[in-house]
Amino acid sequence: MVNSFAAKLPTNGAALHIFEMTTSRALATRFEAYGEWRKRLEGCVADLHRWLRDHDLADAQVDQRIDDVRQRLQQDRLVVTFVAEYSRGKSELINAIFFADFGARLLPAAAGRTTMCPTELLYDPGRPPSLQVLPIETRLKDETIDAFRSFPDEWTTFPLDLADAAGMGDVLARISEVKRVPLALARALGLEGVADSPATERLRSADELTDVPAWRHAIINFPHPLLQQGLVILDTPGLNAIGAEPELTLKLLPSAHVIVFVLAADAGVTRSDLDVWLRDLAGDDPAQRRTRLVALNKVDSLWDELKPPGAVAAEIRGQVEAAATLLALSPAQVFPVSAQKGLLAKVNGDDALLERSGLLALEDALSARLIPAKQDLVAEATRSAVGALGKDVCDVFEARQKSIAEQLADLRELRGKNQDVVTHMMTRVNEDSEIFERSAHRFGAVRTVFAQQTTGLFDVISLEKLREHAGKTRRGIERSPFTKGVRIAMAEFFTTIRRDFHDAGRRANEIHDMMQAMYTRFAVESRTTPYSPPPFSMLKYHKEIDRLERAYNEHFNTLWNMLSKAKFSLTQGFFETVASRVKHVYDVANPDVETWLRAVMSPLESHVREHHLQLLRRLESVKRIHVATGELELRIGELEQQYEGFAAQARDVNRLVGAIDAIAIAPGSLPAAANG
Ligand SMILES: Nc1nc2c(ncn2[C@@H]2O[C@H](COP(=O)(O)OP(=O)(O)OP(=O)(O)O)[C@@H](O)[C@H]2O)c(=O)[nH]1
Ligand SMILES: [Mg+2]
Repeated sequence: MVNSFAAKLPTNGAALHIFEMTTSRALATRFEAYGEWRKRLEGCVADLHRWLRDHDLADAQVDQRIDDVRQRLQQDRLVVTFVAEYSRGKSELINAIFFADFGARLLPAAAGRTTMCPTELLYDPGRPPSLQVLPIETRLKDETIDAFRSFPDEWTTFPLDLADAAGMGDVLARISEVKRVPLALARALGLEGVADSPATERLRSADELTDVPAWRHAIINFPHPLLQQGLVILDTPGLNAIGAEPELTLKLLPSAHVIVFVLAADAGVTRSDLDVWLRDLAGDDPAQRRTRLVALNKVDSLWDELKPPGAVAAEIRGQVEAAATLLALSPAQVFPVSAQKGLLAKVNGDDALLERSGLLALEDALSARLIPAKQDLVAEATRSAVGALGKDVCDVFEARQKSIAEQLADLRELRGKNQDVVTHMMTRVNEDSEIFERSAHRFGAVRTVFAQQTTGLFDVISLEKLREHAGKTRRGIERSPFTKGVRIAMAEFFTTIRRDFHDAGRRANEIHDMMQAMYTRFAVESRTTPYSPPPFSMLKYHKEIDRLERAYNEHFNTLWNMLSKAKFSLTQGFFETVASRVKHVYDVANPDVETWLRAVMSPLESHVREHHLQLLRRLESVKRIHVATGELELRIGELEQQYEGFAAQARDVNRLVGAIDAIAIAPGSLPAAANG
């Protein structure tokens, strides 16, 4: 099957250019527009950064904030996952939608079980094109696929030579590899029966050997234009493997932006299709349900040249409606397609067949769901980060202007006054300086307390703490590897983690209250408007922990019923997956807290610094007048100019931030062709 690949590919190394040849479709157009949009947004963020640097307003903290925004824009990824019972045509559909421009079948697609392990298609420009596969034996180690990602030596890597089509086909065929192992090993791997075909089942009773997938996970690094723009496609194997690799259900499926569920028209909705749908995909959350698409594939099996076209169409419609009813969806969410004919049509440039294959309608629905949802998230994140930065910068200008206004008031009052008044002003500045000295001193003390409190806060949500909890749970499971023992250990695990996050929330509140008081006091003393530090909410993490516990409970039951033997190794593996998902919560929470702490502390630092500068300027200006009262008018003129200068700078910043806003929220940010 894969070898047909070789025959159709150009062998002159120009493989990549042929992407451009076929018609530009909604998906490609929308994607390109999305990529463009991100680039424009990034360009504007860079403009703002340059401006801030040119005006000496970019300290390390500002650089960091801008960097965060830019990194988010650059690393932004969109994940489309294909899920179905085996042989429904997932791989063929991926070939037809994304890789037809390649002129042939990229992923192996054949009768029977073909894709043997979850396969990610992505592009990482930092590495050469390759197929990386993780050996199935890694399941014996208590580590998740995610953890293995950072250890390239655990993976077997096969380079993909883009100019050698035949070689590339052979390499990718490895995704379907199985290996024959003793039954005992298959059990230890928790994979008994996963790759079995009826033939091997007969064989097993004879010599106790069985087939298991050779690989646990595959990553294809491939410079396809859509992948270069940040699209990640996940092809999954059929039902059994989904149950056997908990990471798939706990991590890969929830993190997909869109999931395409594939049915086959010749099979209809079978019992096992329905199982997959209900267990892993249906979900109760309506927002999540909108990210599901159903492809009713292989409709060409209903095409019957002897029937009038109307009758065939009616039959397809009937199938779509029946499928929609069973899955409790609207028929509009079910797309009748023929992946095979769609692929063929694209390869041969046969527009009539392509239209008939239904592929374009599915692609359109896919891009309509995929991009806008993600775009909204990115736009919102960028706007709020840039907006906050702009506001902080404008606050500085405002403070400077306020100080200038005060000096101007003093100086204008001075016009025509005598030396006594100048002396009086000196005294006032000096008094203000003393007040400042005292509040600066207090600020130092608050900093010390702040440092202690933040250390305490980080301690409770540290990875070290999580490791302790996980170790304890692991020991609990080892001591009592039966349903009850595992349940108790896991329940305790979640309880402890929740308690820690509550504790962290309490500590964050304390920090917030202390800083709030400090800001209020400082504002009174420096006669400025008080700043309200933002509070920190732990809700998001609690929700995620709840979700994980719910998912864990559901899957634990399924798993427990599915496998009566080899429970122990599976339970362990399962726990490692849960633990790694929980670790992810910590990984997110820690930098979040760090950012928040910066947001709470750094305005105070800059207010204090600013206030100090203002005092120095006032002192300077009074001193100068003291020396030569003749300079008065000159000085007033200077100050008026400075005041205008800051106003102009604030307008500049607002303009730059406004430009970013305009791109982020522009409804026309996707071209008309792609909006249709
Ligand atoms: N007639 C017809 N056959 C199709 C169509 N799509 C896929 N097939 C065939 O169905 C078989 C299974 O297709 P795959 O793409 O390997 O299915 P899969 O869902 O990826 O299966 P696994 O990888 O085993 O989980 C292959 O022989 C395909 O050629 C279609 O639209 N029409
Ligand atoms: Mg497949």
